Amino acid sequence: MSLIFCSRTDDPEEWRAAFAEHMPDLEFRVWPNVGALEDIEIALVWDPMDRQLLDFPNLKMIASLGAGVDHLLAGTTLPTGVPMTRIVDDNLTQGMREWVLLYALYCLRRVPEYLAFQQAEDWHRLAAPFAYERSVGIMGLGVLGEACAKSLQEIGFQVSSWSRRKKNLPGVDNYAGADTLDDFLATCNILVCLMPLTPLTEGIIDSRVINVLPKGACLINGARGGLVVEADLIEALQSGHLSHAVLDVTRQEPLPAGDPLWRAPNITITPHVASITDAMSGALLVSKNICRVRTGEALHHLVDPKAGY
Ligand code: NDP
Ligand code: OXD
Repeated sequence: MSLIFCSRTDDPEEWRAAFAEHMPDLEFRVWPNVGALEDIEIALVWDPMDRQLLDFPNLKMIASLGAGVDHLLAGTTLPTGVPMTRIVDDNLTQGMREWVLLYALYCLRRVPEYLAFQQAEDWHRLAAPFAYERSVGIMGLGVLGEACAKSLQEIGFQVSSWSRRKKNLPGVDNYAGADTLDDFLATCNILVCLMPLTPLTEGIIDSRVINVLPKGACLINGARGGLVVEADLIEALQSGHLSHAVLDVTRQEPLPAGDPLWRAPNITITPHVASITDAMSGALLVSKNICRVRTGEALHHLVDPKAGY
């Protein structure tokens, strides 16, 4: 059985070594050195594949190298009947919990203002609330959202969430469905986005939604840049309606020099590093699914291409 690996952002040699450990009989090929097309049964991909996946007559599984699949679905013609899986991995979840907790506390404890005071050599104290006096709202209570909700609760925040279907997570006030969005937003001092980019969520964070948030709220986006209308975000930061925004993701990545986001007031940008798929644990997860392909069992972590996640 052969696997084709296609990513410009992930190191193929790291993944080759990880598969050599977890599944030594798997032949690991790296795009564009595809070899005989009929050998390929697994595609492990991050880059959109246009129509190339149609060339593999024996393809049995398309595995995304990440948790999100929006870019793959948008740029790839999928062969009929071939399932797509995504990464659901404890290390990926841990990375996101750390990033979200870090920036929720960074906003709560007014770190951006202290950094500015330091630049001005200004020893200056600010009042800051306790976590239990602030509410964090998580948009998208999936694998990552749920783990982050628990960590935020542990440190004391009041936590609410918004998802498509109703959830029952102890202590988390869950809102579900479009009709409840405004009620949810009105509770959020800090809004954390952890929902996939789909046709329904594209541009969901626009000026209307931002204006329903309480004045002085913070936005933390660890999901996808396409969720946010960036011009509306900049306007809300300039007007002070939002006191801070933390973005790990932007519509265009890498964010080009000169993009107005770089110079927006009260913004913190990290370069899509909130959580990165770890090759060793990711390859173990994909190997387990390859075993399922071999035995004909149902695959884990399937994507629903119609829903877009
Ligand atoms: P999941 O699929 O487990 O969870 C997605 C959540 O979003 C679900 O709760 C889902 O609702 C909700 N959702 C989807 N569509 C809608 C909608 N239209 N309205 C309301 N809620 C909606 O995804 P993960 O938690 O694993 O990952 C979330 C995203 O994080 C990924 O799609 C990816 O884009 C991003 N990501 C970013 C990383 C980074 O480094 N910056 C790293 C990893 C992931 P329901 O539960 O009802 O289905
Ligand atoms: C992912 C990502 O989706 O890294 O896993 O963004």
